[in-house]
Amino acid sequence: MKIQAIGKYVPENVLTNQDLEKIMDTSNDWIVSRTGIKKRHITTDDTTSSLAVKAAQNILNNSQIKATEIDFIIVATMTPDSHSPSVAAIVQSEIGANSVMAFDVSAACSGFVYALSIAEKMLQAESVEYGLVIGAETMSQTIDWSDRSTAVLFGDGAGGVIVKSSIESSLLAEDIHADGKKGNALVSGKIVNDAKTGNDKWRRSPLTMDGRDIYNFVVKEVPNSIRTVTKKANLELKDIDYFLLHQANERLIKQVSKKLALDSTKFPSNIAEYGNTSAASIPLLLAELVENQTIQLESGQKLLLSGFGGGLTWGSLVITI
Ligand code: 4VN
Repeated sequence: MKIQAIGKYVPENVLTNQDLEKIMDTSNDWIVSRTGIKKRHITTDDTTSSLAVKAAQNILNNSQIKATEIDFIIVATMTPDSHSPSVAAIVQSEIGANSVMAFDVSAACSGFVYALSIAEKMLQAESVEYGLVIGAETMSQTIDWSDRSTAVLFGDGAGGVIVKSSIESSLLAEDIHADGKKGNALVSGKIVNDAKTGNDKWRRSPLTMDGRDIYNFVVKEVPNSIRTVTKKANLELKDIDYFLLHQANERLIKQVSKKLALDSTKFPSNIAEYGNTSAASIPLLLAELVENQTIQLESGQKLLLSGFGGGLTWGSLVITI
């Protein structure tokens, strides 16, 4: 597997911390000091599939590849438009790809890491040359806007890559996990039977999160995962050019860098602009770092991607780019 092209799309509409101060009991100072978030992009008319389609078109524009050359499409999302059709199937139709394999991956904030890992395995099949891998979310559709502990954290967006089969894989190592026993720490879209209330029988619940629980879990597990995957790649931490962590909380990212005794400049962040976009956060960050030339395709730079969140799931990849 080789990463051939990168792209993104975020909705234009911005919701600032000052905007939130007007609709809930919160403050810009609290949000910035606890999370690093200053604003988030929130869709007005877009859904997860339309964000994913626009990101796909941007990725294709950044490549020399035509939609008809793509051999599979994977979309990582925890906020699909529907369970059927999948977001990936909608993307397949909208970008004019052939009738190739298309499916969604449900691994919350780890989704993009899971999807890239799956893509690498699929590219080992002889008849497969190009794959489109996207992380796309409209977290705004699952947020409980009366819950100030979660409403301030999330945003919408999509990003992704085209991957190409190659004899020398740029995926050097992976370390991917789930611990379903801790699943209740982050729940979204749970099917609830409301028959007793006389309302419509079935509804899906908004996002609820035990923030402390997840935060502590991440501080414990993610440094281990980063060490493990680096070792599996026969590298040392100092050999990694950039650590692209899921953008869940800037303070948390600083804490992870500190635990690893690494300079925080090796942990780029764009959470100030987008908030937590779940499965879209790592590809959005990657796309921006390529846009501003911090990361250059074909440079041989070594990147460590690490996703973590609902499931609970977590996973790290070491790639060369
Ligand atoms: C991973 C993490 C989080 C997350 C958890 C807690 C949290 C983000 C709680 C304490 C609060 C500031 C905000 Cl670590 C979320 C996901 C889901 O993508 C994954 N923020 N906070 C404070 O300081 O009181």
